[in-house]
Amino acid sequence: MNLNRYLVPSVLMVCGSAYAWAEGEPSRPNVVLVYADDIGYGDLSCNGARTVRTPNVERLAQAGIRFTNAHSAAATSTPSRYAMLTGEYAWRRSGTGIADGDAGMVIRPDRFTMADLFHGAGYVTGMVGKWHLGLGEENGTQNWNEKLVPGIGDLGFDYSFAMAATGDRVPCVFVENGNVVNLDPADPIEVSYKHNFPGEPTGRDNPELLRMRPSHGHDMSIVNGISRIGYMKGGKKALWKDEEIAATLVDKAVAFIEEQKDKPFFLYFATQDAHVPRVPDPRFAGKSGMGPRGDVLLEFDWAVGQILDTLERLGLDGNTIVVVSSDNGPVVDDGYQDQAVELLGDHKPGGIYRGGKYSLYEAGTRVPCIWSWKNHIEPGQVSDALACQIDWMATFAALLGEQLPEGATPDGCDQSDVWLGKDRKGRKNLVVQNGANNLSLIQDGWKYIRPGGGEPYISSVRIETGNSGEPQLFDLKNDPSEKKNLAAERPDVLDAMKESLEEIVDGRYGLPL
Ligand code: NG6
Ligand code: CA
Repeated sequence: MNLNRYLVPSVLMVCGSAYAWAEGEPSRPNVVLVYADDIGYGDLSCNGARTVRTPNVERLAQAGIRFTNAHSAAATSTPSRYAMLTGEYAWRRSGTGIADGDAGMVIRPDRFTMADLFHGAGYVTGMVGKWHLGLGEENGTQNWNEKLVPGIGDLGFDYSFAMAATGDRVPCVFVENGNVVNLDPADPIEVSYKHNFPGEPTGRDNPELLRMRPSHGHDMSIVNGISRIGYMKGGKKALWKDEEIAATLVDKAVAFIEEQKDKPFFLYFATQDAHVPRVPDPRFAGKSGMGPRGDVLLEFDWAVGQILDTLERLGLDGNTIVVVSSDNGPVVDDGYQDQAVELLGDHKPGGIYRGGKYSLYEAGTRVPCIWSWKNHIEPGQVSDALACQIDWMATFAALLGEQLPEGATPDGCDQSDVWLGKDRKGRKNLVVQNGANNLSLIQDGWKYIRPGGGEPYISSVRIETGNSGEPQLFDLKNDPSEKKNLAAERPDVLDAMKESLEEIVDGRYGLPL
């Protein structure tokens, strides 16, 4: 591997020691990373939900370690995924906000990624599911009827079966190794985020054609009776069927595991559940009593069960690290009239935490997180260590005994003791960002939210964002629901937090994390 390819200017991090293998242990565990979309801390029964049961995630939690203070690096998808796959805070890079369906590659091919790490360590690497990090050279210029270059394969993945962006963004097709699946050359695909194509119906002009109506936005091209963000034309045979997305992705993930069972493999399995539009498979429709949002939580749990069953059936469960987490916190109404609000009842998607998706309050990034690894992680543990997905790449590098190229994962650190349950303290600090690109710092049990612009409350999604022109300071240990702003009462803590955050933003922070 030519390491120079990966040189990026950044702070060189020197962190913890490599994992010490017991004698005779296989040194190449498989890794399956199940990454949910918009599933909140309180959405899963392992985290205390009583309104919905998610037994397969519970089974994984019982087999491994469940984190109660683990965070995504951002409160929306693209920056969270960027940070998770590169180990760099997304707010350091422009162009890492929520990507359109015709965005060019957000991670440039010369960037070292988690997939590069596994690939370089001799693993077969696969990505199945929601991508949302752009495809092709630049925004809006893709030809969807040809191989999309650069693509996921240029970031270290040997195999990919992806939704380009989100379920609610066109093009509504799967892209396998850069090519749209089931594309009929006689019916080419056209995509635009600027204008509609003449004669094509939209949700705005033709609501009579819709089976699920938008509540806000989502009123452009209609696919399967659901209007989306963006315009597309053609590709009729290639269009996904929303109720089949979960099963299709599970089939691809299971097939990947079956095909690679004799080699070490890394699978990044990113589900569409529970993002909008929520259209469950008929097996789950109506089963939760909470409408489609609850139903797709059951569907997500089923998907996790399918992965665990496959690993057991193939005898791989003993040598596979399974991780389950989510890209950001929950949202109830994210743009469709799907009864999520009306049927929510007592369910608390964010648990006791304030805010939700798009927010700097805890529910924005404090997400479900479980790690399991037989014989290495003692079963049934619960850890309240401050942890973040941004450390996964450096942690896997340490577990594999792999050297990372200089400049890789500038904000991530080997936290293997945390993820394996031996350290209950975790990171010294963590910076997370919200939908308005404002930042907060979590350190020593305190949360500081830096003043910034943007709405304090997004009424369409009914979420408090944390945006404020005034500094906010919360004592997370004694006030985990962030009810009382202590900025005026504790200027000492406020000043220290401010200084720490600015140091991190400037790249002058001390080590170790
Ligand atoms: C927002 C969409 C929302 C969702 C989000 C991205 C509107 C009105 N809202 O702009 O529905 O798609 O982007 O979600 O269009 S994420 O989980 O992929 O970040
Ligand atoms: Ca998301």
